[in-house]
Amino acid sequence: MEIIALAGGIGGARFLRGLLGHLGNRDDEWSTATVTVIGNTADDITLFGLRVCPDLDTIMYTLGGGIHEAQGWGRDGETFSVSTELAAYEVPPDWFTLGDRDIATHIVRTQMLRAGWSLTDVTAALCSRWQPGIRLLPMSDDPIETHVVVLDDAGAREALHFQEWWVREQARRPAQEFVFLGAAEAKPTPAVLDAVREADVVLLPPSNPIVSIGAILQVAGIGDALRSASAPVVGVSPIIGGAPVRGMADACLAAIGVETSASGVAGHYGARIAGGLLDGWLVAEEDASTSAPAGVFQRSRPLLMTTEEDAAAIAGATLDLAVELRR
Ligand code: FO1
Repeated sequence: MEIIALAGGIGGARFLRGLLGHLGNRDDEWSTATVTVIGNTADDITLFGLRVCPDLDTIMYTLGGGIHEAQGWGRDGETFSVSTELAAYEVPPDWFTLGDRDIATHIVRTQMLRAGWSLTDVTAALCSRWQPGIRLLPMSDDPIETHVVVLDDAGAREALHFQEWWVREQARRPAQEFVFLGAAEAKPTPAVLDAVREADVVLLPPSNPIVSIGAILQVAGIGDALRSASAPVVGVSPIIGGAPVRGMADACLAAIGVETSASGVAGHYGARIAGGLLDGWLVAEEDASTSAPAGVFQRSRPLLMTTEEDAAAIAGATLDLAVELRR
């Protein structure tokens, strides 16, 4: 059986780790399912001449056992000698910290890209070391960058790279709009379109619906492929009781006028029967009384992924709902 998931960074990676744990404990045909992840590349940034792919690396490190667990990004056991030396040379930026081990990943990726490898092939090569237990596919091999429009002191619009907004400014200035530079020209890779077509179920983990899953859906053709897929699409609400579990989903949803609630996000994704994405929607018990759009089958359960067992139970419930909707 083929499971595919669209995933962003930390929340998506933890859900996927839970999914793999859950599959290992199943005793039906899904226990041998393959998992293909379509990863967001719109957070990517070039620093010191190196191409950094935060969401791909968070998934690769988390599932490969190399993640800095408390942070959810970057490597475990890091040292920062290179970063310290760069600061001594007063070479910017100093607001995005790259550890020595992490830099090795970016050196390998950058030199392979320069040699003409596609990001898809580079990612497969990096994953051959980490053995994440999933196939990690960048959403596109073409450049796409999320930029965030904020207002400067004079009230004029100013665009920041997503990482500048999120890391350098800690989202201090509210996002007025998100612009996905290059998305209209970018093409989904053939591997992504094949994976969607061959999927038996499609899962939308509790990643940020705007800048993570939303960015993937901005790539022309991916949304259409999902809407016409024969597989059921089941999402997990990233909002519990009106607040995001972590990250900046609320700041992002407000910017595009979507209510920060489980039903607001479900409405944003839309029901498949109404031209949207969702066949099923998993919400927290606090939101059991809220309603998903007509045609979306909603179920509720605890959604806090505090432990890996929690994540496995949530991923298992998501898969169970998708399996039910296949019939
Ligand atoms: N997030 C931070 O808040 N501060 C950092 O210095 C930082 C460095 C960093 C380096 C590599 C990497 O893969 C991720 C990093 N992140 C950092 C997290 C990153 O901004 C987010 O993981 C994603 O972009 C959001 O999904």
